[in-house]
Amino acid sequence: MIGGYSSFSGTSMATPHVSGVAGLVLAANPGLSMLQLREQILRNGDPITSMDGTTATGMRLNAYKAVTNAVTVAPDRDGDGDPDLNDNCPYVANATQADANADGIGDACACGGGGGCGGALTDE
Ligand SMILES: [Ca+2]
Ligand SMILES: [Ca+2]
Ligand SMILES: [Ca+2]
Repeated sequence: MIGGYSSFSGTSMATPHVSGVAGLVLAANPGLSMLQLREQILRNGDPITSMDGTTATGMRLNAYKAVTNAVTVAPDRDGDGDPDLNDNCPYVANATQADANADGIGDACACGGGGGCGGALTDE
């Protein structure tokens, strides 16, 4: 094939495109967890009726939508479901946000008084 286009389909053709979009989405919002990244890509596709049942989502990958919508997602670097802004321990997954001494630093990353030294933040 010289100077033309060919059409290929299938998982082996889709994978490099999805990986490429994943890279673009992460560049737009580096704080996204793997789960958020996956959701961004899966949620921002274009629904295509003929793809119903043939792909996981019935959608066609849409790089533009995935990237532009990614910047509005609150980063959650440890992927525990609490966005960094509300996370009292943003680098350690601690979905409960337990904070025994109520100083705003979660037990999961507190070095003093219970809990390990899991993150850059120190307690007390
Ligand atoms: Ca978090
Ligand atoms: Ca956390
Ligand atoms: Ca604490």
